[in-house]
Parts: sequence; C-alpha cells; structure tokens
Amino acid sequence: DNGIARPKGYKVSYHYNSTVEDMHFGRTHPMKPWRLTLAKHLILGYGLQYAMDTHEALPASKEQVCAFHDPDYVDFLSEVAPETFDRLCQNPKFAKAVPPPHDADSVYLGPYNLSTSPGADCPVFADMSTYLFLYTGATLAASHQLTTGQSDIAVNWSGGLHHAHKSEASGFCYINDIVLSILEMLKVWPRVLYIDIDVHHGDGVEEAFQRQPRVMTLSFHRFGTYDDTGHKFFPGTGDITDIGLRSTHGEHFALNVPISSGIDDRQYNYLFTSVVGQAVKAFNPSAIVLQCGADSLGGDRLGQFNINIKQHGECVRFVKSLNVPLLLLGGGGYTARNVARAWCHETALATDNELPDAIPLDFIPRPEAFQGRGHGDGKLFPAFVRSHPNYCSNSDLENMVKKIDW
Ligand code: V1P
Ligand code: CA
Ligand code: ZN
Repeated sequence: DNGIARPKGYKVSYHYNSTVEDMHFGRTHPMKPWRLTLAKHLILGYGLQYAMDTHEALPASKEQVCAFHDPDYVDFLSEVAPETFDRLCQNPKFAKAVPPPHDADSVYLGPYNLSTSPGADCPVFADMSTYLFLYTGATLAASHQLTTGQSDIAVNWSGGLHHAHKSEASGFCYINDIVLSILEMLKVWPRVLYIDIDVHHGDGVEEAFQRQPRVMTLSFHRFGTYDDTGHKFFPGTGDITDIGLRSTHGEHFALNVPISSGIDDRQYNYLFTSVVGQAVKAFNPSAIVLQCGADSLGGDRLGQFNINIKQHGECVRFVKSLNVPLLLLGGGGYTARNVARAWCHETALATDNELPDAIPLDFIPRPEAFQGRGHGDGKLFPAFVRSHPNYCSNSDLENMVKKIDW
C-alpha cells in the first residue's frame, strides 16, 4: 500500500500522450520533452495514477486549432517537417508570411518564425506536427472534462505554451493551447482567470484576450536586463504598466507582476497571494487556468529565481483552495529533474495527497536521475542551493502590490 487515495468530493483527470516524450528540438536546445518522461516516472512511482482518471490524449484537429490560429499557419504546421520545410517555403501561400526581422546574433528564419537552423528558438524538427497537435489535443480534452462537469481539476503537463501568436511561433511555442482552452471555457462560463507562474511573461495569452473583458490574464515573471550582457530577459514585455485595454468604465483585464532576479520563497508567496487574492476578489472568475511553468524554480537553466519546489506548489494549493474549476498546465522548465519533481508534487496537491520526501527509487526506471549530490539525493524536495543574488527588496515588492490598481 502506497497510501495514495482519491480526493474526497471532487474529481481530477490527467491528460497525456507519451509520444510527446520522444521529440527532440535539437541537441543544444533547452526544451527537453523527456523531462515529461521523468515526471511520468515519479508520478507512477509514487502511485498517483490511483488518485485520478488518466486519459490518453488524441491529436487536436486542424479545425480546433483554427479557433485561434490563422488557417494558413495551421496548414503549415500540419505539413512541416525537416524534409518538407524548403518546399513549403516556396509555396506562395506560405511565402507571403515574412519572417520577423533578424537581430545581429540570430539564425536564418523562415515564415512564421520557424527555422531549420540549430540555434533557433522555434526549430523545425522530426515529427513536430505530431508533437504540436498532441499537446494541444491533451489541453482541449482537459478543458472539455471541466466544461462538461466531468472533472473539477484537469491536468496536462505537456501543455501551457504561452508565447505562440495567431500566425507566428515564438519562444519554443507553436500552438497556443492555453488560448484554445480559454475559448472553449468562454462557451460555458462568463469569466475565466488566467494565472501564469512561468518565469517568462505570458505574452501570447495576454495579447489574444486584451480586448476580451471576460478574460483576465495575470503573469508573474522575470523582467529587466541581464547583468552580464544587458540584453532584455525574454520576451521583454509585461511591465507593471502593461494592463491591456481599459474599458470605458476604467476596468482593465491584463495584470503583470515584473520581478527582478533572485526572488525568494517568502517574497514570491507574498506577491502571489496578495495579487491573486485581489484579482479573484475584483474579477470573481468562474474558472481558472494556471500555467505552472517550472522555470521559475531555483537552479533552472534559463530562469533566475530562487523558488523552491514547495513554494511553487503553494501557488497551486492557493489557487485550488478557491474552489472553482481548475485547468493545470505545464510550460517552461529547463532543469529536467526539478521540473519532474515540481509537477509530481503538484499532481499530488491536485489530488489531495501528501508525498514522502524519499523518492520510491525502487519503483522508478531511471533512479540515477534523482540520486546523488547535485541531483537531489533521492529527495522530492532537495535542499535548494541559492544560485542568484537577490535583487528584490521587500519595500519594492510592497510598492508593486500597491501600484497594481483595480
Ligand atoms: O532570448 C531569446 C531570443 C532569441 N534571441 C534572438 C532572442 N530566446 C529565448 C527564448 C526563451 C523561451 C522561453 C519559453 C517558455 O516561456 C515557455 C515554454 O519557458 C532563449 C533562451 C534564453 N536563455 O532565454 N532561447 C534560447 N535560450 C535558446 C538557446 C539555445 C538554443 C535555442 C534557443
Ligand atoms: Ca509568467
Ligand atoms: Zn518560461
């Protein structure tokens, strides 16, 4: 007996298709879909499959994806592969989609910000259509479970790709599964709150709903420039003054919490509970989508925060306690073993289970991924090594909470 039980009084569904794990963005690319293999190993090793309904995801249809995206872009995504890219680029229908302007260090970009060069943010890789339509299908199945009342919490750790635009890929994101899920929710609920704890600004979701008063978007993210290079932290948007469009009554429906590097658990918790608490009071959402990007964890390869797995999970616990239908999605996360730990812990929180700190290594196919110094010593909540100097002063954070106006 592993002590795992189903939650009392509510239902959780888990949406996934293991095919996404085998995808490769490229050797040097930070996005590693096999982090989802590690997450699956932990979730199954602890026995959390017994606490929820697991659904194997089917690919989304082109029609479903066209609910947000440009039909030509969707055609391109459904046909693109390393072998077909050059031929597709010659097709006049796609050739009119000019790539975004190059910057000095950048690689060759084709239409829709896609590229076959290894250094590109949005590379064209083998079997990529399969990957894109599957993570999207999983998110759509999850939101369908919620809108039909069959689940109270639905989970897809392979989704949460918040940078994709209507007709352009951006920042490792091609199809914006989040926007598609919110559009489905708007068919049955009056108001949807989107919360984004990925270390990057949720620009694609914000942009899609900036004129939609029934959706409030709220992103917490690193904002500013790197110490060493002076470059802007990606994508460079989401300052506190970025509040979307104001209605004639003065309401606004985008909120942004720009944060300096090195923020710690206590500070993040203060920001999250104050701002989300106020947003919920003012907006009274009928459902919530929480993007749980794990690049906000300390020790992430791209992120610059000092947040522990427990605190990342506290955000999920806080949102869950609001008792509205909840869609939990993944997102970024570039130190694979910690991404797996965080999303396993958050699956446990969703199902009202508490996991022991000692990972059941005997039940895990690749225990070495979680063992030894530097890999977390077989623990689910390894002691965190502070890695970024903290540039967040308490008074700055307090002023920020005051500045976010309602
Ligand atoms: O900084 C940039 C762009 C590329 N330059 C011309 C400016 N891109 C970032 C993209 C980060 C995307 C995060 C996605 C998410 O929010 C959601 C899944 O987590 C970038 C970075 C970086 N350090 O920020 N791209 C890469 N690193 C990169 C490195 C190696 C190979 C390919 C891309
Ligand atoms: Ca964010
Ligand atoms: Zn991110």
